[in-house]
Amino acid sequence: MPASCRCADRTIRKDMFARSLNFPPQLTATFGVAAVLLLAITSWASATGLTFGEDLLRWMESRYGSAARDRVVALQQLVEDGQRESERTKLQRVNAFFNRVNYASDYARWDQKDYWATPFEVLGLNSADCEDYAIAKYFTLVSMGIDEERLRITYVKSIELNEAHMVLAYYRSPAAEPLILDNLTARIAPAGERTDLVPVYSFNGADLWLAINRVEDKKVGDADRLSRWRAYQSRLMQQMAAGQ
Ligand SMILES: [Ca+2]
Repeated sequence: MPASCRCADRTIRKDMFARSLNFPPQLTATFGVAAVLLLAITSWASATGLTFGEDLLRWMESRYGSAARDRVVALQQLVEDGQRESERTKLQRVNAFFNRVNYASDYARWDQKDYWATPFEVLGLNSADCEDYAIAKYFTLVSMGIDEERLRITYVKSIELNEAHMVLAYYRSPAAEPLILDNLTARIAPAGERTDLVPVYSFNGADLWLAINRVEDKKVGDADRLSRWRAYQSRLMQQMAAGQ
């Protein structure tokens, strides 16, 4: 019996695993967005060799225990080894790595309806729910060199569980059928085979930063989602700073 996963429910759209946030392509290459996203990615894995420093490892051990340190070291090894692997192998290894983390609902772990745990919190507590798995896989795969444009963190409705759920979708090309990385199954299946999932909407880091910029211009935005992403980034930065 797979662990259930209650995520924030959303209005279902018709764009089945499509890219629901379609910003003008030229905006994705702006320096500001690229710089901020690079900061987000490199805030938890350094740009030089994708290694975690000893200070960060000590902080993880002092905060969460020696097993947490071992999990971070294992992730570091996974990222380093993955530089030489195919993208399909990267997907398989990262999916398997994070699916070993124990499932716990946000109510049980955080006493909150919806809490986006950072990869440090996931590995520190060895605990996650659906969006925590999906976001940790997203960050790890980008760190391993996969173009973020190929990755979409995707809210879905699980028909079997009759619950909102979150997965990570990988698009080999913009028009390709995505592969679905899901904490409920070890198998990475094409979206067409996941008839148990109904897509709701998807996003990646660039989308959210662009959306934040637009909100600041008072144009558009999903305030709830953006506030969660901002809070997530803030905690990630604080945790990274704590390890220095
Ligand atoms: Ca969570």
